[in-house]
Amino acid sequence: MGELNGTVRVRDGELRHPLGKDDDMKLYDGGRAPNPRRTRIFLAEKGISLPTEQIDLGALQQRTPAFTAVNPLQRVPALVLDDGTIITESIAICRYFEEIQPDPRLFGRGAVEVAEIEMWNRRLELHLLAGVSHVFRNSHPAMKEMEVPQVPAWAEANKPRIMDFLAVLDRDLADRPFVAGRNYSVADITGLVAVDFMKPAKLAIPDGLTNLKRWHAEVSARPSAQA
Ligand SMILES: N[C@@H](CCC(=O)N[C@@H](CS)C(=O)NCC(=O)O)C(=O)O
Repeated sequence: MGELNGTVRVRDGELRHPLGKDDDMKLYDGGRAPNPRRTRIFLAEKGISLPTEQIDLGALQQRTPAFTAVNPLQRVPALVLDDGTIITESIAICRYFEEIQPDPRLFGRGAVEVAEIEMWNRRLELHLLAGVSHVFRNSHPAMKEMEVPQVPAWAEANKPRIMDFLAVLDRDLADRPFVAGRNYSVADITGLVAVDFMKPAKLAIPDGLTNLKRWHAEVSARPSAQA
């Protein structure tokens, strides 16, 4: 057994739970921030509940030594398993629970569906969620301590890219109920969280994108959307 970052215990070469005092699985959550919300919606769809601890991002609690020991990247969500294994990255956490409890399938079934869900989830992460996040982080006054330096020109540069992608997404949704096809999936969760994050970023879905609006109303009506 050794020490890493002063607090994380290492046993048999693995990262261990730095807090040590309880061995229960725990999710480090982050209020209204979009990535922790992805994980919460996913868990709600699966009907899974587990102990959570809120990390106050506004108070920069993610940068404390205690949380940095959990995730050196200082981001939420983070999942600590009973054996002390730490999993970060919202989609990695979702994949863990998909394996633990496969139903309902949210990463798809069969080669084609799994690939289409992966494709759309990646597209939504890279072309929408990341773009909206750049706008929010580089333009909102509340983010000036978290995003250093804020680059307002980068916020502006992302706006037309987001609108171009929304038009592509709208066309995709013309002939399918959900983003990746017939079934609700993790791609819908990423899409919902990204579209909802447009509001604090002061962005709106253009009026003409009626397929996108129909989809957004439907996924927002699911109980999991309240998570
Ligand atoms: N790719 C990561 C992104 C995690 C992330 O950026 N989390 C944000 C909240 S949505 C965060 O913790 N931000 C804290 C900071 O920027 O200091 C994931 O999917 O979990």
